Amino acid sequence: MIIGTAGHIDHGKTALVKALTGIDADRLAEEKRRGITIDLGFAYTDMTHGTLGFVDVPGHERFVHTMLAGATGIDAALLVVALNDGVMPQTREHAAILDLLGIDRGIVALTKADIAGDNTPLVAAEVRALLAATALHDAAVLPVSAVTGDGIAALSTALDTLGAKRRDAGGHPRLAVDRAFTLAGAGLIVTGTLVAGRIAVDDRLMLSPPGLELRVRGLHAQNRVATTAEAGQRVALNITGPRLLKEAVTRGDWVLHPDIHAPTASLDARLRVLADEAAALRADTPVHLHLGAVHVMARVHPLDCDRIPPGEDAFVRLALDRPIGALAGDRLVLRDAGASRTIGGGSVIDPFPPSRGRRTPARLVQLAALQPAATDVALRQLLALPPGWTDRARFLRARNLPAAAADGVQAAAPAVTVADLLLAPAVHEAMQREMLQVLAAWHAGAPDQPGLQAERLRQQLPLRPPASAFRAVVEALLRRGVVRQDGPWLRLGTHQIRLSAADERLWPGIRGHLAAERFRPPRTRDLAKLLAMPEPAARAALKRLQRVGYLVEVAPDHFFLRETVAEMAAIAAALAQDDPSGQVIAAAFRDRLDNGRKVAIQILEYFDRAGLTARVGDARGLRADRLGMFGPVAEDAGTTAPAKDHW
Ligand SMILES: Nc1nc2c(ncn2[C@@H]2O[C@H](COP(=O)(O)OP(=O)(O)OP(=O)(O)O)[C@@H](O)[C@H]2O)c(=O)[nH]1
Ligand SMILES: [Mg+2]
Repeated sequence: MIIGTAGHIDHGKTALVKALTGIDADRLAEEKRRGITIDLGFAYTDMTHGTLGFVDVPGHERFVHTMLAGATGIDAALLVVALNDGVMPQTREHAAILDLLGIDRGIVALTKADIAGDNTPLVAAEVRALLAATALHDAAVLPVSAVTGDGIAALSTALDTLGAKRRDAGGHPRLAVDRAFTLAGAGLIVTGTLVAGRIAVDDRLMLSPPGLELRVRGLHAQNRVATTAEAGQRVALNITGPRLLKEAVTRGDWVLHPDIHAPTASLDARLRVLADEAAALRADTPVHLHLGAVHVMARVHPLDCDRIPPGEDAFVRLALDRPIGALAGDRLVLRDAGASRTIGGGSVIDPFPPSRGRRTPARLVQLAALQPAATDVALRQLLALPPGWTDRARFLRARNLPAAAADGVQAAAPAVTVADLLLAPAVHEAMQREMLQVLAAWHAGAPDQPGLQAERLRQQLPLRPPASAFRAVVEALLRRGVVRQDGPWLRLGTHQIRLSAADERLWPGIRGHLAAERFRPPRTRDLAKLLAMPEPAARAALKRLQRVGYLVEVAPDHFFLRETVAEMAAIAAALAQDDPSGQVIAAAFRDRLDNGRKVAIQILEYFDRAGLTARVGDARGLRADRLGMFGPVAEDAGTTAPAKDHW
């Protein structure tokens, strides 16, 4: 468990940590000289329930940002109030910050009991009033003296029984760096609280936002050499990486799993303005944003109101001066631009918000849906809203959900994965149903058409699914045979193309003429003469017959029977298999079909366009997996053998 001190300057925080642990957390020469804490100090002591770690923070009003960097990773607070002084400005500010950070366990130590006479009831009442409206309202209030040792044992026992905060042990590891230094013989060390996941020696992690890869050479957890560290522990990592120097590491960086390395300069959050603020928080107010151990300048844009009155909550967009690491649920605190007071705070709802439409009603209900801490509940509520899906990778990253943990959340929500999306099961079903309905309606209106092209089908679906999910749903329907694909056309498996009566009468004649010399069929003009039809009418009929899948226009005005094209594709494949190069050689193809060089080349070029073959220098590679694209080869194929046989 990690306990953080809090309280006004000189109230005895560092002296109390020393009385509890024997360790002087003020390690800087300047701290000793001035008698104040400047930077975070750390101390540990072994108790019956394990090691207690202390983060000792400065009370000076100029160092509240340092207090914030220390308080972010703690489980419980040790709020220190000197009995001879009572509640002072940083007592108030630190108490407000602890509340904004969601710290709900802690103890109030009334220090300097040895010199304060009988102030205790008065100061205790003052403290009670201060904490009444905060998460620490139930905190025990204990008088102590670091000088005489009175009350220290009781305080120590009380701290030991507070218990650690629940942490996200199943998430990817995330450590908020609060210190970086080099150690002779070891190299670069970073320290901080592991807020999620576990880290083991040899793990490959990343310094974020810089995006530098690193390896964990060694680690200490709660001040002890260890091979693994777990969420909730204070950790020191000895790290190494190709481009990793001490200068590259700043307080506020994260050491984390590469999957959650996603620096962001824009956050949607729920924000509460402190009740004792003098005025409402207006749009575009510049602020200091503190999150994890980082602070950055930002501007606040209320989303569901124009200004946020003191004591009220609102959704806000925070526009940051530079990208930081932040995930959903991270607590944040805002201070005024001059860094003289704390304004409010809250938690991140969406660390990767859309740039457009941030104040639309649709977006606001999404934010409300995403607010619950339980990921499965947030997901269920989000998917219950239009459009009924969300980007899976982004959702999992925002919530620090590794793939292994995602299954459980999806089962609980429930949600299904379709391509790159998470979908409500009902929406997934509706998507399939809509496809079948739109296809059925299309077939009813156009019985002589082969179906709908994929993109046109997608655009006619009321749900308008993104292309990736649409494709995935179509493929599932194709696998089940409910939908079939003919070239570019999608149709219901049950749909039979019907020709008009006139075309039905024309077809046997055309078929006969094209089959007579099937590898060298007559072109449109010659066919028109054979049929005694005007050429434009013949051309139009041939196009209609192509649409129903009977014919293929291999070259302009040169139509082949569909099954002949399938047969020629099979011939090309057989030639490729027999050729030592494994490729289709144009000359061999022409000799086999005996239809003249020009036509043979036109057919091969058609195969290139269709994606069956691909030019490789003078030869062609063939994609055997696409052989079926022209449908089956007719059963009588080959019975009318080509005139010359070269085999
Ligand atoms: N008599 C008495 N003096 C104390 C006690 N605790 C602290 N002091 C004195 O109060 C002064 C301030 O103590 P610190 O522990 O440095 O105070 P702090 O809260 O850590 O101060 P900052 O870190 O600068 O905010 C020192 O001179 C301490 O010796 C106590 O219980 N009794
Ligand atoms: Mg101190």
